[in-house]
Amino acid sequence: MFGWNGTILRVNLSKSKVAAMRYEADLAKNFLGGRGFAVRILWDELKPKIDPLSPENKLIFAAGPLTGFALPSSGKLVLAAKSPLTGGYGDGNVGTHAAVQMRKAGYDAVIVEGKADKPIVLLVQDKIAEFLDAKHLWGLSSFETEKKLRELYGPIAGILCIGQGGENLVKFANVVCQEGRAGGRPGIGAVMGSKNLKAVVFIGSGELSAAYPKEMKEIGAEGYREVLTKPNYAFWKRQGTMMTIEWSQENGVLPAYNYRECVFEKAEAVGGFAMEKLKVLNRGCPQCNMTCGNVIKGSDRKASELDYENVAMLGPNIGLGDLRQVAALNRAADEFGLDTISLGNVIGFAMEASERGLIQEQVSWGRFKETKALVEAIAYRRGLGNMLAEGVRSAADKIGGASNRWAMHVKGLEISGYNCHAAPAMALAYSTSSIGAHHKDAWVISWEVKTGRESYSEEKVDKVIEFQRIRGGVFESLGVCRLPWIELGFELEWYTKFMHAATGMERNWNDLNLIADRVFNLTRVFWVREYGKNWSKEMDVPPTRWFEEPPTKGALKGVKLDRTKYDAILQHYYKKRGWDERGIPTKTTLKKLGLGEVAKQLEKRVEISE
Ligand code: PTT
Ligand code: SF4
Repeated sequence: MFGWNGTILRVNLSKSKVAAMRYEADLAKNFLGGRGFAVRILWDELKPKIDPLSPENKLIFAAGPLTGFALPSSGKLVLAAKSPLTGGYGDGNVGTHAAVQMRKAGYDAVIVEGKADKPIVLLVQDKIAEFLDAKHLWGLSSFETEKKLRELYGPIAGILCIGQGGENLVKFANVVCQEGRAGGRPGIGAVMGSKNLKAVVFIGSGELSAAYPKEMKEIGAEGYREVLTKPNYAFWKRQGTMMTIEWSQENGVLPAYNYRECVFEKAEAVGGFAMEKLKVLNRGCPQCNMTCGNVIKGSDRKASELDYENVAMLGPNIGLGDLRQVAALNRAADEFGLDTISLGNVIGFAMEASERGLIQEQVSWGRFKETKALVEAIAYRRGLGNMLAEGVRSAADKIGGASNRWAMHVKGLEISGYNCHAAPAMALAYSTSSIGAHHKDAWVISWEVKTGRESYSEEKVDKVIEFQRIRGGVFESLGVCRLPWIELGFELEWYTKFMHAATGMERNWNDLNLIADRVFNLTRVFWVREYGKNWSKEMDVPPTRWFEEPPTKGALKGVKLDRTKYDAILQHYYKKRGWDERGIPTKTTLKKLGLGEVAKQLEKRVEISE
């Protein structure tokens, strides 16, 4: 095989054993890598209904066939497991040296199973793996941990670690690297913590082997040059994803005050231009010439890397309009290893609950000091923090008072930074995403704003599916960043050329979309297998707030989603996907995708249609 190494490393922490396994070429052909590998492995190897924080869960690091080659933005890694936050399939994507080093060490994926009997660091250096004592690192922040490991292993080592959030099993703890890149929203950091795995270090000295090395070199270099010619390049370098704050405000999709409002009175103060004035550094993922990480100094004087989601959720959504203070909260989230989206979401929920008198604690909109203390309380699971550490779905169940109507999640994953009172396609995208409410699979909002927000047309359903294929299926499985395509218009044809040079395979976008559908359907049946008889179409419905409580300000004042029309597009969506009216893939659909065996297994847990 070219492009792929053909080897997966299996690490058993309970037995302190490792084994390098060659895998069948069919896995690569049918699932590509990244998310495709992760969901296939989790489906095959996890017993249904296991406790996600038990040794029975498995943690997967998976790269794709393009990861690590010298081509644009190819330093991405999928981190996956059964999610402790949602109980379903969970993954995240992070740009990291670990992606490149893991591939150069000879592995396309690593499966971590069992649980170490004390805190450890897993060191994988080419063919050798070691379990190192991490007693001195347990209790340290992600930044301190990485610093200590970097002193030992140098600047190029690929290091992934957890902070105190992951150690304390906060259900939305994520995995951090390179002082400001983080991934694994649905609690992948907590899964790492449950295994006593403080960090993983990858060091690889091998070369990736391409089917056509000369073509790879030429086309990779050409790709990098092409990125530089794109008209949006200069502005992208200036603002990166932060430009979206102004856009969201202008178009009434910014989450403000726990998604009650679609505009924020201090949006300008936390927007892309405000950020530019404070910027001290541009950082980015390995292999990338678009470096979009914007670093400013927070009110705590510490460096903090800002992205749209971080700022939208820790700023407007909690009523905070001071960018340096937002940056300080973001930095704290990175140090503790807490997902900023879920964090801003649970804090906004607590502020609203406090305002409504549903909790005793006083937490008020826009109060920096109180909020900073609450972030710490969440990381260490103290008081109110302990309840919020379980995620917003669980917190709403606990406090009652109809708060589940404004607990902003789908399937237990907190909604990311787009308010959908007037965006039915984006609401559908959130509701049918493979991990819960994340924009990763189908960010249709920008298209929807341009093409008309009121309609609930079939065209919108088609767009959601098209994006779920390209973004959630192909990019997540190839192991590259999707932003060159989305933000600069770097054409999709480049990726079929890269695939050819790397693997020798001729694949057009129809072929890739078929793989994407296979991957997407497998993530769906993973969820259905876990929820069994509790699964229903209500799992694919966004929060009641969007249907019943319109914003009170701005151009979208009074606008809300229509439940009857939403149900109709959801049924169109199911039909186009080849799923039944409950949102479960039919046997015919699964067979068409080469998942006949999967259908048979699923049938043991839930009735499925022909
Ligand atoms: C992603 C989610 C996002 S999506 C953001 S900002 W974004 C938040 N970033 C966090 C952070 O930072 N610190 C923290 N403690 N928690 C955070 N949670 C949030 O996590 C990220 C970029 C971005 S910035 C985006 S959109 C794109 N995402 C990609 C993706 O998913 N796949 C892919 N093939 N390419 C992508 N390119 C872009 O990567 P999750 P990163 Mg992230 C500080 O993790 O779980 O996927 O959730 O990885 O290296 O930081 O790059 O406006
Ligand atoms: Fe990373 Fe940004 Fe480059 Fe994507 S564009 S690889 S997120 S630095």
